[in-house]
Amino acid sequence: MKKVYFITSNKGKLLEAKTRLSEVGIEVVQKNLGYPEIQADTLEEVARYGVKSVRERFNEAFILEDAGLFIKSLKGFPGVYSSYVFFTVGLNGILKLMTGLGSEQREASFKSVIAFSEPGQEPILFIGECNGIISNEEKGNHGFGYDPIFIAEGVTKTFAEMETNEKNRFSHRGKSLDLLVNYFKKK
Ligand code: ITT
Repeated sequence: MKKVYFITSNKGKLLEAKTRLSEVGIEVVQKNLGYPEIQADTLEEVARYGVKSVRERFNEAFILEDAGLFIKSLKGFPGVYSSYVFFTVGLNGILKLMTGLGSEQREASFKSVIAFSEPGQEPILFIGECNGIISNEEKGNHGFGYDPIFIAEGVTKTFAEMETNEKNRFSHRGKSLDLLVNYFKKK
């Protein structure tokens, strides 16, 4: 594998995938084709449906990803609605919902489901998760989305305070990308 398309509109995701895959000599090319994100209970269902839709229109090897933030004390909210919640109530809305909660009630996890598809083969999913906590305030200006309020287990700074390759060492997407890289290496 020399080149893989990434069907995404999200520049932050793209940079993280480019950074990781360039380490093994694979070029990631953005293709902003768009696909329906169905209302479903899981990221896996959203990713599988997206793959089906893209395959009907695009005949090359590609990845797409559905990701989300799951906050334990909010019963997994925003989860599959992460993108919508980010653009509506935003980071401030999440912090407000969690006012007064102590650190054990601020547990959260990020999850990434990457789907890889190539013509003539069944699509494959690669899943990465990262546990952490929601911080008390926004910090940092790297990354995207909820990065300024998420602190991964084992570190003290937010994802937004990390450079891309450092975030990749801890993040959900870093893990799903590692699995994808291992798959490509074995191929
Ligand atoms: P696509 O075009 O790839 O679908 P998107 O931004 O709509 O881009 P998702 O549907 O997967 O992506 O939405 C996931 C949302 O969850 C995303 O918009 C962020 O708000 C949040 N998110 C996912 N991964 C994140 C990360 O690594 N850091 C911060 N926020 C993240």
